[in-house]
Amino acid sequence: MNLLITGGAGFIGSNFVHLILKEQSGVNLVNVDSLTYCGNLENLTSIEDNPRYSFVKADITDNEAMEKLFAERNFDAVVNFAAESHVDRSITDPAIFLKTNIIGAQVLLDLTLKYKVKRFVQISTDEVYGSLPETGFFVEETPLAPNSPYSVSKASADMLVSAYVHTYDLDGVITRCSNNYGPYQFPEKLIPLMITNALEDKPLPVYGDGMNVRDWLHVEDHCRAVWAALEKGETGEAYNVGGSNEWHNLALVKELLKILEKPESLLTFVKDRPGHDRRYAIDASKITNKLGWEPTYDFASGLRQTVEWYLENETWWRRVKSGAYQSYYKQQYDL
Ligand code: NAD
Ligand code: TDX
Repeated sequence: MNLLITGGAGFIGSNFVHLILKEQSGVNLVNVDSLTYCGNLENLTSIEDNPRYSFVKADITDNEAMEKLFAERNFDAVVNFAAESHVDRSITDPAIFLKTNIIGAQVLLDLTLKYKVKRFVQISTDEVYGSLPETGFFVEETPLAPNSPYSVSKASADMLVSAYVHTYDLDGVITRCSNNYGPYQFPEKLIPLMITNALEDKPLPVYGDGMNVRDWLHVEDHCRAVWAALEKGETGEAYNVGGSNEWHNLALVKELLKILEKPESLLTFVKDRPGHDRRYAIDASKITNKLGWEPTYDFASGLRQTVEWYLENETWWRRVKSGAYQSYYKQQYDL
């Protein structure tokens, strides 16, 4: 299988590249990524010379560059991870979210049809469903009710995929996952920000009252769900993915401090995120029943392992925090 993945230098995309090269010997991967601030080729150094892998630096909204790629290679499937992914940034600068997350998806969808690529997988998020009260779960039939510019852009892309399935017979599937944690996550997101700040003895900024709830899943389990959707998903269907693992933010940050043996005095309550969704919780029974997917990590050991990864990979996160990682592409590819 010749697989095009977009956004493979980011957190989830790079974990997907590692997993697929390790476990699916029949797959050749092309990773197209424009290397925004979140794209980091240092996530992929251990596999960059693998003959089944190649990297192309290009923007998914650039129709000409994308068409060249589709015309030159005979892709069997596209998995679209590429996105602007941070809710806080979407609140201060929505425009790039609409461009990458909606127009980028449209460019890829058109080329998927034109070049008769067999399958398109859109990596979406539970945030498209909006916010839950203290009870209840998101199911695939829950109406889309996104609240932030980020989640609106993701919901728009989902609706485009559905429209292309309905109108043009595109073979498309959508996955909607809860919050991921694990190696290579950019330290602007809650878990790596808190781990690395604690290691630097810096304040840990908890938004509002810290009682917002997120449902955490190990990134490798998300990647396995994406592979299941790619291989076995039914055309036109969306699949929720989650770990049945709800945590209040404050409890989670305290747990991290405990693992790191750092004092709770580092906790700092700061101004809340505008429009902050209160609770997300996924009912993942459809993907379990229909595609046989189940999480393999339990959270206690997954979280401990993740903390250990950041401890062992201090150079990686220090180069991200200092901005030094951005010179790696120039050294390796831009000679
Ligand atoms: P990330 O921000 O770490 O990575 C995004 C990648 O996309 C980066 O490598 C970036 O350079 C690339 N990119 C951005 N704009 C691009 C463009 N115009 N052209 C080409 N490449 C571009 O994000 P992530 O956390 O790995 O998320 C990946 C996908 O999963 C996103 O679609 C996100 O919405 C979705 N998702 C994330 C989570 C989570 O918890 N992180 C949960 C559910 C769904
Ligand atoms: O400094 C912080 N303090 C804080 O209290 C940060 C960065 C976050 N938070 C809170 C906000 C959220 O309630 O922690 C929770 C998690 O925040 P993020 O890591 O920013 O994730 P979230 O907004 O939930 O969105 C994530 O999950 C769904 C990803 O970033 C999205 O890409 C994905 O779609």
